[in-house]
Amino acid sequence: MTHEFPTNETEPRDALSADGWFLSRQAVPDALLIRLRDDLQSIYKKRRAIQIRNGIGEGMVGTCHHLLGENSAMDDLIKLLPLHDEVRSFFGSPYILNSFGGFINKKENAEGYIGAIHRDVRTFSRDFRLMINMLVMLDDFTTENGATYLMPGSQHDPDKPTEHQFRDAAVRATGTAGDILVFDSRLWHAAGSNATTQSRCALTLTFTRPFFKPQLDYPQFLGENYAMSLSPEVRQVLGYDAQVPRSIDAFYQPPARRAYKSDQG
Ligand SMILES: O=C(O)CCC(=O)C(=O)O
Repeated sequence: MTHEFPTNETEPRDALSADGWFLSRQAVPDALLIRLRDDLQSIYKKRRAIQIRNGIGEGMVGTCHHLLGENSAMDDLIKLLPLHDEVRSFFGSPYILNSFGGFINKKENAEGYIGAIHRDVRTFSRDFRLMINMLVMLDDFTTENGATYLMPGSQHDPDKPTEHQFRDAAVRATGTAGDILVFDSRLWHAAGSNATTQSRCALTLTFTRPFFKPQLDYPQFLGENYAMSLSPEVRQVLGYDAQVPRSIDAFYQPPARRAYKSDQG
């Protein structure tokens, strides 16, 4: 049985505690949405070539990772800090980017790992929140084209549900291009399979507390020149204030120049 996606009218904070997600409607400006869609396709080609070259292409069709730093709409999206207040309130403290990926869900890519029941944070931290997901819908999400399955309240369950338990309880995250689905990363979820001839694209971002290691060392990867164009808030969200010092000299610095700033928790 599949349940309709309930329109979530509760406060994001309460919805994240109860069901484990909230949907923010039309959170991405239209002009940016069009560019994000195009740029996902071109960055995907580059990332896919590396997956294949390194022999890990199988099961990853349609997925791509670490989309920043290509001078594209992805960089413009992160600079907007979508739903910054809501994410900050989820942690009750500063947070940083853990990953910025994308998924092109097509009929022919049904076998990927994203379609399996999973949660995105491997350590189950009970009531202590470590990570939050942000799924940016670049196309409308429908039950036919693979709207994400979410199991309500399952962020509180330490164990993976059976296929039967999951499919019985799950709702489908239907929505419109430009909506952003935010969910607790402990929530058990799965991409749906796409039965249509059109692709269903999404950006998949995760954020954590600053002391949690990101999937890629973004400050190192993007570099100091990149940071010069950023506001202090975006710089902080990209992890520039939560770096591990790389030398004794870098360790012994006045507060303003420390690699790991004292306000990062
Ligand atoms: O694309 C989807 O529907 C789900 C994405 C997902 O599973 C994830 O970001 O972990």
